Amino acid sequence: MKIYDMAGGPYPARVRIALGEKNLQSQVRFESVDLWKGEHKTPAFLAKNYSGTLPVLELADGTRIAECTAITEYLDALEGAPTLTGTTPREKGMIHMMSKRAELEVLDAVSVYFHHATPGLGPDVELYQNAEWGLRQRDRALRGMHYFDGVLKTQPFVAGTAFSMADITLIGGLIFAGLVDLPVPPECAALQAWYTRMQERPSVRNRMTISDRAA
Ligand code: GTS
Repeated sequence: MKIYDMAGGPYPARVRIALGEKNLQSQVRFESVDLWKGEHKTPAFLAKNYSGTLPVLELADGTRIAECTAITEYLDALEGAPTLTGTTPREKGMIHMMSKRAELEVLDAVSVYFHHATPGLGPDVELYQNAEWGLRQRDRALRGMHYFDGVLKTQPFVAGTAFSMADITLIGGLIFAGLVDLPVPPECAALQAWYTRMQERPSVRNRMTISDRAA
């Protein structure tokens, strides 16, 4: 398997963490796409992923899967513990809902803030910016952090009692928030304590150093 990504990116981090959790690192090799140079918006890359985003998983038969959630679901369906997307119908439903919520309310919101209300990837790549929309999404992300703080006051993981894709999505959100100087508000102690615990997981700690290996 091949993964197009950029090592430090928050969305790529989600797939790298999933690979680490499933111990599948040895089965992938990475091809770096430079977002700062706009390589993800070239016709050649858009032919690989219509949305022009990273990461993209390419299978041996040429099939390409974009979207972190879809890639994680694919990887989870391969062999290997733990299960990241749930086993029972209830678990699957809860994990999908909480992961989507972490995207909408934190990760994607921070991303919109970055692309619209900061210089983002620079003038050659950010061809349309709407600062007001970006700032609204920054506020949404901060509200989202308060929401997840409330969730994590009552349970150890985002979707309940076990680590899952929903945790990975929220980790991606807080990685992005850290990069754009949007720290967890000090009053969100449960969220911060959870994040500190998450950063101790080997899959999270080692996500940048997964090296290219033969696929
Ligand atoms: N919904 C997509 C997913 O879940 O995969 C979003 C992917 C995404 O936005 N990826 C970022 C990207 O390609 C990568 S990174 O910023 O986290 O490194 N951004 C470039 C752009 O122009 O939006």
